[in-house]
Amino acid sequence: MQTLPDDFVWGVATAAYQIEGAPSANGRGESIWDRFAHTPGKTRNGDTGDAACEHFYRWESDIELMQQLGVQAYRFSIAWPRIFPHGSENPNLAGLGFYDRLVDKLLEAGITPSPTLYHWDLPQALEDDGGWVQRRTAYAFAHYAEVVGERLGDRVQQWWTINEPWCVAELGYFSGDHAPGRRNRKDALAAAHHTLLAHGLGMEALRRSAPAAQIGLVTNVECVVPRSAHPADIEAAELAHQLRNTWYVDPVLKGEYPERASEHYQWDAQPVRPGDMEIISAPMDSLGVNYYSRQVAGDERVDDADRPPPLVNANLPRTTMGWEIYPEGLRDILMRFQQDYELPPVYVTESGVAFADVEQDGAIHDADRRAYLESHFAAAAEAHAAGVDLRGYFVWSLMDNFEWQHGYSQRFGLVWVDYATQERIIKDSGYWFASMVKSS
Ligand code: IFM
Repeated sequence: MQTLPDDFVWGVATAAYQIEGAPSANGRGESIWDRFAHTPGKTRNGDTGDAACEHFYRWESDIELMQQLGVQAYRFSIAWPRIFPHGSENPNLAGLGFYDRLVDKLLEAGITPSPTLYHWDLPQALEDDGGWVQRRTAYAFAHYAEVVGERLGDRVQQWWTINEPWCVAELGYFSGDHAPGRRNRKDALAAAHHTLLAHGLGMEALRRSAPAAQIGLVTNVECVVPRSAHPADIEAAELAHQLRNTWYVDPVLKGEYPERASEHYQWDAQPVRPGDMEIISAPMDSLGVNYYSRQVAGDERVDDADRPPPLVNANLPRTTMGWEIYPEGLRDILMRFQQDYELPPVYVTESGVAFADVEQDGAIHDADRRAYLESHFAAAAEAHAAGVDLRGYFVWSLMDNFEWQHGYSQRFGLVWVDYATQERIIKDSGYWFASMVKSS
């Protein structure tokens, strides 16, 4: 196996709504996920993040768990509605205080804090005012970023603006599977543009309030492979790559939206105002890539009889999310980005897996997760050896948590959580991760 450099950073990742619970503690306001999860029929079993992992109360012992896992950096998200409970009034100092203490304790534990400002929990008040479809939400985000930067910027250096703009726009405003559950293509395109604008404006704001900040955007990517070598399948794969990946990366690294995808959407670019693309493409210090699986794309109009033999194995093992396990896709997508862009330093900001873990006498023997992680770490090392400036890798996730519309049915953690008692148990994969980090 290729090796990664000695200063490579090994971390774990979480997000506020998925772990914190305590939805009204210290004046926190309602977020779109509180509203959505409490709407009948939106999440599996009606699960909500009301309790989640109670991390808001257990954060100190959770940091001790991270120490046991040998974690060097912790990517967590800040809950916007803890800081601006109703969207845009004076900041809630008690909300800021929680993250202040978290950062101090992480540093004391020798763990680098790596916060994300937006991991999907928009204050409901801002959604009531139009949400990401409205340009003003991007400016509200910049204000929020500035306030958080003022408070934490003396100690935090690595920052992420927005997590997975594809999910914000596509799942939140087109498929409606995520909060706020809207279903409109035009709104989704506006939401995509405004989250990217929020990234750019937020970066400007953070640079003002936290001058030492290293800032990046986190995108979720899929490695798109064509079903066959038929030209129509290859063309379909290129379009799918643009829709899924480059729609969110071209604007930040090239200052433009990809052409083929714009044509496909018949997009009039109405939300794009003069100067926006310069704001969005201002140099950033790092790119975060979240990788879970591949996408096989083909042109449905091609008759199977005319199709050359498949290029891909259609029988890959799947996770409990139904996602195909395809580690080489991580290497391939990183190498494609390396070829297509002038890349800043790259981090895998999420990668991990949900399996049907079983707790047996206080242990979780998840050899499948360990194998998954090993194969993906190896793929990352191959990309690094091929020239990608890959600096770190955050495993999703520190612990089992609220998996959005799937509720608590999916377990992604290195640590098992018993939701009835909040007991945590380090899984075998977690012990393996700790020994891997130790010997790296
Ligand atoms: O749990 C999510 C996370 O919030 C964003 N990225 C993908 C993970 C697994 O679905």
